[in-house]
Amino acid sequence: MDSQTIVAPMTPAGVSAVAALRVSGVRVRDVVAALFGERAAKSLEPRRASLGNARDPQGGKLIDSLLYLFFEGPNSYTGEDVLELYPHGNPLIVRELLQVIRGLDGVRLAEPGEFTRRAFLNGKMDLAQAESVADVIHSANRAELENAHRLLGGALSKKVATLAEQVKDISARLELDVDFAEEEADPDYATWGKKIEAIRGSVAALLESFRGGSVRRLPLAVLYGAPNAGKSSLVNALLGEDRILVSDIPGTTRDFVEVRLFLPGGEVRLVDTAGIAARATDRLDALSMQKSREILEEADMKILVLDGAQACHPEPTPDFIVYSKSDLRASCSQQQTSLQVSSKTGEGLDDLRMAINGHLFKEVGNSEDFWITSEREKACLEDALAGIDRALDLIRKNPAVELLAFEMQLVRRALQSITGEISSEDILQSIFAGFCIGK
Ligand SMILES: Nc1nc2c(ncn2[C@@H]2O[C@H](COP(=O)(O)OP(=O)(O)OP(=O)(O)O)[C@@H](O)[C@H]2O)c(=O)[nH]1
Ligand SMILES: [Mg+2]
Repeated sequence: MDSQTIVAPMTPAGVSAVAALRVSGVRVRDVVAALFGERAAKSLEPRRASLGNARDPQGGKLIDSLLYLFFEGPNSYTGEDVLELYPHGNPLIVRELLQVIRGLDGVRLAEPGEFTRRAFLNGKMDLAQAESVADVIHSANRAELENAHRLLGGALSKKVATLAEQVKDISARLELDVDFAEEEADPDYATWGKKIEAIRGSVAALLESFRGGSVRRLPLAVLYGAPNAGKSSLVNALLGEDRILVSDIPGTTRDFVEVRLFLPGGEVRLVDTAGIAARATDRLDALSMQKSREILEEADMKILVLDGAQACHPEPTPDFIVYSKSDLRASCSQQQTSLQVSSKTGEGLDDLRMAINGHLFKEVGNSEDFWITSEREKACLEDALAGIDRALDLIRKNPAVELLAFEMQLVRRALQSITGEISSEDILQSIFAGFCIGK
């Protein structure tokens, strides 16, 4: 175990009301003494916030007046003594605090994910839970966040532990048969085959649930249509601000413009494109239209904006149609995949928001459901599945019990490595290197 005490900011660099730093390790009390004085260190009470003047131990200059909080190991995030500091959110203050703290004996800057790594090494959480901490931080929508919380709560860990236990039972029985091979009649391969098949089903279902790359990627909705259809006006209306230039001159928007929209299901990228006309008027026009078509290829939702007066329906096929400028005409019938909207009066805007939300965000499943997001966990499950298939193959061929027992042991190890009961320095390195500093 690393005996060094570590320190890092928990909040991003930049100006904010409050910033936060975290210190973990055996020197936490010394850090308090250095910043706030011996008396403060002596009267330190776990889980009790104190207000103090943090001073540079060399020269006594005031760094900031701030709140700090102490957690006594093992009752802390990392399992070690932990100090959290909440100075004013000025990068200058954060830098000075960091400089003083890391300058103390036995203290160094934390590596990315090192607090969570220590939490894992000290048994505060298993590896599957530790990985889900990154998901909780980076979830891009409500569904991903709920899934991440289920993983952090141990949903996968519990499932995997149950499966590993079942494999262990089979292994134990097999080994018993190995020992008593001479006395026993033929082992009951058919029963084992059924049990192993059932485990195979569960492992395959977990593998099937894998959704990689969804974390962090915001879904993309693209507005397109003929010039002057009212696309840019619609983006402004959805945002509630005059963000994009609008005019009655066709071809006002040249480049596509991306904005962020917050919907109940999460954040989305909304893109306004240059109008697509039947024919380009010049080279610049052709280039603009080309750009519109390119971004449309990436879209998760293609929203065609049609001004009733215009007949032109540009390619590609839309997922949804918006009839714009509804204030200018009598309402007509609407279908499930279309809406009448006015950027001027606001008619239909809320319905459009909900339509985008419904298209881009899946309903959150019931509380038992979860999916796995880690490539590493997926690889472990693939190893387990391969072992199970070899075992089933052996059973079909009426095998030596020893071989079967050996395969089941491999399966168990593959399952155990998901929660980190079996892990290596390399594995930990690759997991935590992807974390934020301070987490
Ligand atoms: N009455 C009314 N006019 C609208 C509405 N939406 C847009 N307009 C007008 O339609 C014209 C074109 O609007 P834009 O939003 O620039 O249209 P666009 O589709 O972005 O056009 P391009 O960028 O040229 O492709 C402007 O004069 C807007 O004021 C609306 O809901 N009602
Ligand atoms: Mg425009």
